[in-house]
Amino acid sequence: MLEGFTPIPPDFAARYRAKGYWLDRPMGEYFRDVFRRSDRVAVVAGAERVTYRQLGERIDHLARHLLDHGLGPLDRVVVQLPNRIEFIYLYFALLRIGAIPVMALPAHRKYEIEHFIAFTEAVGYAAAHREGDFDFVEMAREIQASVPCLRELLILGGDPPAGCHSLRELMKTSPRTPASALDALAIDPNEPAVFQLSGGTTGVPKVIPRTHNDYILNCVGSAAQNDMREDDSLLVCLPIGHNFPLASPGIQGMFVRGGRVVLADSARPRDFLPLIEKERVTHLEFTPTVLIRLLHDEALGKYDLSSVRVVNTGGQRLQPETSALTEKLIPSCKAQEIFGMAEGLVTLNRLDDPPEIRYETISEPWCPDDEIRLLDDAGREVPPGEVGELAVRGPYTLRGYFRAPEVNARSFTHDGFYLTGDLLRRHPSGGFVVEGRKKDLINRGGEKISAEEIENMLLGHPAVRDVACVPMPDPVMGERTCAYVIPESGARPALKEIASYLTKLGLAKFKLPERLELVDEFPLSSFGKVSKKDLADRIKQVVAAEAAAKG
Ligand code: AMP
Ligand code: DBH
Repeated sequence: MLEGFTPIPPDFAARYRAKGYWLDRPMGEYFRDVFRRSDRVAVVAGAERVTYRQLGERIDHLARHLLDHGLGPLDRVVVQLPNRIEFIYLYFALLRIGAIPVMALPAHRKYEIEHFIAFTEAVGYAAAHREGDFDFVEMAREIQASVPCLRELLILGGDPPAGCHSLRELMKTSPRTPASALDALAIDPNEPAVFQLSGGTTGVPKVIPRTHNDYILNCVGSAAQNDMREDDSLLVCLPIGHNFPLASPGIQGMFVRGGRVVLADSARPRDFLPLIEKERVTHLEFTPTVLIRLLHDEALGKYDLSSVRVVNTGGQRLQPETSALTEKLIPSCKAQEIFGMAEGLVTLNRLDDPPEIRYETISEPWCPDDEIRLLDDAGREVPPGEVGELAVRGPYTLRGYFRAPEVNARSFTHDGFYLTGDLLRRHPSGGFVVEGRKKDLINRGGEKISAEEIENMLLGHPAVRDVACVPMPDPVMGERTCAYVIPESGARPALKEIASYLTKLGLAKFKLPERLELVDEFPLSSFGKVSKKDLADRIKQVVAAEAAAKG
């Protein structure tokens, strides 16, 4: 077993196998068979239409190149590619050779990427050459200087400098390793197949191991709840590497069902609306933020969306009003909320439930062996109907973050339930209602930002004596980050200055505080800790008063 990985204990594993949840097949081999069985179109990416069979052949071709370069089972490769066809080639090629893709987001910058590479001891990194005026190759070179394990740079687009591999060149040139080498690799389906990243509540994002067995179940199970069919097509406009568009059900789910994946490189309605019309898209996967933007975009009425059957949202709570408006403006569709986490558990609303239940609840898990408990602060189950912290154990939920014994001691019960930090209540219909959360993070349009991570960085700023970051309500993003700062005496730091300080440290832009409040002291909780609840209430009132004043 990979050192630092916590497997599911053997007695549970035996049960999950016996019940058929775990197939005991490596993901690469499983998807090899999925790709081989059809000549229908699997992916539409720009002008390209790639069939299942072609996809499988190209993945194997790239996988052989990866073997040529000395990559193999359990090697980690940080993947930070945009929503292009090469993402799909590389992701499945890594799975094919049992290497572990570490799913970074395009928005991450040096601070995050360097950490992922160093922490997972990645030997490879894949990125676009440039994005706007940002040069990822230059960043990778800087990281290589301080993290020597990073050996292979796989670059998309541009003209990669010497020492980097061009993904497009690799697709064109013949690999040396014979095709037969692929099926001869020894890949254990109980090992991690993919490393997901948790937005997390600790200083740095945590690494989530997903095994071959559990990640296949994750997509097969959620695709079945999502009514995906062979003639369907899924639009992917969120960053594909995220657990939701990747596997819940996402592209993996759509491939298992034999339908088409339509890639969009932007989550702006004007960019993806023409694709929905042209490709007769049936399934959309959005965050509530992207959906709200779409519903209020005047371009909405200009396109024929009558093919759309299911509009999924996840990452943040979907308000019942937004579900109702979605079904009014796109009358062919049903809004289906997904409540999920990169750590495992994913629930999808039942499409045949009446609207009042679909709008209010997140339903209940589709897998009978997802064990759910709602716990009070002392770890006891709350009485039915009361709010408690969601704890979950099951065949596709992790038993430990990678190489994080201290975090794991806090994040799991002694009997292996993952403590999610989400506060839920059971609904009389049997489903659950999300009531809030305990964890110290800001949920900005579905992207989780660890308050502690930003606070630790800001404490290094010379004008900052103390800082507490809290969520500030926002009608579109759900939440944005507000930094409450106690300045050093005489200092009056400005928001712009704080933001440029964090940017220079290499922090991703979406994590920058969007409001700064200077204060003399923090409200304290009864045990003398900063009361973030009071600070969050305070900024909520300020924002509400400002909105009322504007009318
Ligand atoms: P992560 O652990 O970074 O993958 O983020 C997962 C978290 O996102 C969950 O634990 C929830 O806090 C939040 N989340 C995801 N989907 C929903 C949803 N539909 N409603 C409310 N919160 C959600
Ligand atoms: O927010 C998430 O992490 C998420 C949302 C919807 C997720 O992991 C998922 C569905 O599987």
